[in-house]
Amino acid sequence: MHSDLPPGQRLIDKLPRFGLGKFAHRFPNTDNAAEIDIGGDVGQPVKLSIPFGDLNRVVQVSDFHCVTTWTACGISWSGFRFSEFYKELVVNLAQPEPSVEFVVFGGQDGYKVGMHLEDLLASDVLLADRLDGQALPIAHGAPLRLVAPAHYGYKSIKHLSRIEFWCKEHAYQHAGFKFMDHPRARVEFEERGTGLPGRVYRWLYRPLVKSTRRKFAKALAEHIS
Ligand SMILES: Nc1nc2c(c(=O)[nH]1)N[C@H]1C(S)=C(S)[C@@H](COP(=O)(O)O)O[C@H]1N2
Ligand SMILES: [Mo]
Repeated sequence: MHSDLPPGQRLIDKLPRFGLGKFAHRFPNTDNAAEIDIGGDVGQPVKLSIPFGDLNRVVQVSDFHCVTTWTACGISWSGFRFSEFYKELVVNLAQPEPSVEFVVFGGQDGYKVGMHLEDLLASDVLLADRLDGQALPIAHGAPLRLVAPAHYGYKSIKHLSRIEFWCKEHAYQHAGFKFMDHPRARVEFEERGTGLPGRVYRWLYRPLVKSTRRKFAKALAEHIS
C-alpha cells in the first residue's frame, strides 16, 4: 500500500498540527461568524459567509503531503469544491476579470500563499470546514481551510480569511524564505521549492519535523488550557 508514496515522502500515522515555526503560537478568532473577504481584480469586493449554503457539500478522502517529507494517508475532509465556489459564488457576486489566473490566499494568522487558478479548479481541491465528520478543529485550520492534495501542504492554507484573484502572478510576502515557495508545488514532480532540486529539500527539512511537531502541539495545548 505505502510503496506508492510520492518521491521522498514517508508515512506518519496521524495528521499533526504543523507549519512554519513562527505560526505555532498564532490562533484564529473563533468568537465571530466566519467570513471570507474576496478581492483583487474584481468588479465588486465581497464578503462570503461560511458555510456556503448554496454549494454542494462533498466528502473527500485524500492523502496529505508536507514538504518536510511526512505524509498522512486517508484524511477525510468535508466542504465545498473550490471550482464550484469560484464558478457559482465568486464569478456571480464578485465579478472577477475574465483573465484572472493567479490567486493569493490569506489566513487569520498572517500566513499567505499563492496558487495558479488552473490548479485550484482541479476536482480534488476543496474549501473544507469539517474533518472526520466533525467541525474543523483549530489544530487543522478552523473555521475554513484549503485542501489541495496534489500540492505540498504549505499551499493548503488554514484559518482562511481572504482570497484575492489577480490577472497576473501577484507578488506576496511568503511566510518563510523565497526558496521555500514554488508557484505550483506539485507533489508528483517534487516541486518542493524554487532554486534547488527537490531531493535537496528532503535533507534540509527532514531533521526539523520532530521538533516542529512538538512545538505546534505544545503551543496548542497551552492555548486551549
Ligand atoms: N494559516 C496557515 N496555514 C498553513 C500553515 C500555517 O502555519 N498557517 N502551515 C502549512 C503547512 S507547512 C502545512 S504542512 C499544513 C499543515 O496542516 P495541519 O496542521 O492541518 O497538518 O498547513 C499549511 N497551511
Ligand atoms: Mo508543511
